Amino acid sequence: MSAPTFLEPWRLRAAFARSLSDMYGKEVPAYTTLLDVSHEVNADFVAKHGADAERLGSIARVTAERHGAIRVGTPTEMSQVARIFGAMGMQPVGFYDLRDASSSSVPVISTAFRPIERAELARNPFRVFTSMLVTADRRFFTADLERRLENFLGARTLFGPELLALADRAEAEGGLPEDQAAEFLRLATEAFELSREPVDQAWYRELEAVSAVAADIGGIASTHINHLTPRVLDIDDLYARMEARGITMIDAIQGPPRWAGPDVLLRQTSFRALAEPRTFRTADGEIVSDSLRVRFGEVEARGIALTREGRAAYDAAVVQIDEAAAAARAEDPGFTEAQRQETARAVWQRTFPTTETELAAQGLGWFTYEVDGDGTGVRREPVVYEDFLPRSAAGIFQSNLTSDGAKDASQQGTDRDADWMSGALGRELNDPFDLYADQVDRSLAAAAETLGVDPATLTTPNRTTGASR
Ligand code: OOG
Ligand code: NI
Repeated sequence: MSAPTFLEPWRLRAAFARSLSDMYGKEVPAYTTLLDVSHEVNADFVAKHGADAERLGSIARVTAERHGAIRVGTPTEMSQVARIFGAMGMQPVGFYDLRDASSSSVPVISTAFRPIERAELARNPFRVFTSMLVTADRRFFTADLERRLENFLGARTLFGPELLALADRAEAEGGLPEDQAAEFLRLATEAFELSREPVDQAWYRELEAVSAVAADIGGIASTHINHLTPRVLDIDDLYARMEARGITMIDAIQGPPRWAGPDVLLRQTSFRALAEPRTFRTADGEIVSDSLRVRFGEVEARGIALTREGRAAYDAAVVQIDEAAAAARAEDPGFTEAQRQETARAVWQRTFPTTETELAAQGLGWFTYEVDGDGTGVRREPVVYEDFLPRSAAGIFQSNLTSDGAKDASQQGTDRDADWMSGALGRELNDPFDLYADQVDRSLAAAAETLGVDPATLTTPNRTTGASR
């Protein structure tokens, strides 16, 4: 088959995900190990579980699936990122405020760029968690530091005019001809490479004392892909295999505990940030070699998307687990991560039902309804969670920081919300719950039309098959 001569957004997205993965594998060799182990885990899982293994996405989708993370400094940079991902059919979804979600100094707010249509997700679900600094937040930055930070950020160019022009053209025209697509992909990949320029040592260290994340974003004149995350079907298996290969993982798997019931939302873990050689320019102009720990390898397992009610139950469970773990730790300082997981499982058992049928019946999880093979009834299918968790994101940031930084809790935080983010992006910010609800409604409408019934009759549990799940 010859290569297509015009690349639609999804082809640009798939090609960009591959190109970024190739680049990151060259820059961070441990990422290649992570990919190898992920492939082993997924192959073994499919061999063991057959068709059931593909319940939350085809193995082709899961194998190609990645999310990246990037960090920028200003609303202008954020709006440029939106244009570049817009060209790839990726829209901003959700608002995450990590400033309060972390006890360390993480002065950022975030969104995720991802495809929003079901068919687009199936073609390639590439998503990028994108964070931006809140330089006006006095808990982190004094007025003087804010001013100098803004000057530094205002003087740099992360994305050149040629890249942005190609992005705008792709978005306006629904893709790019082959040669322009190749140039767009080259420039976009290059924009996320680690810079080899010497780092201004005094400036970087000054920011680092406030927040390692602020130094990573505002201490250097370029940005970089911070991690690129493959998806696995069994994250506990992956964790054990990575440790067996001698790669040190962070202490915990973030998110829901492992348990016998349906997997929901997102579970994530990572290997620790690696020391990468970098050059610094000292105050007297000397160039010295040192290293920075900024990039790491994350991996994730995805479960069923939760409704607002399900999510509220999840958030309440997280608080209960924290409180129970804190109480246990106060009594026994040797309380281990394994014991914390036990505590989490106990809370989980009180919170969530053990079957998909009950998850659907209690209105906690999202499910679509497809007309069955014989055309007489509907089959209930789980909707996979396509987004992120603020608490896990903060945990991933935090576990990879070299220092906690400094946060002045006596100062008032700066208000930032979804509307503010939408203004910074210069586009609509999608609400993840609305997107899931839409997907479910459309499946019901389509099935109801085929069967000639009222959509409301289709969600009653006893009309669905696969009831034993
Ligand atoms: C982003 C951390 C959040 C996730 O998967 O939750 C994230 C970052 O480190 O920049 O990627
Ligand atoms: Ni991540």
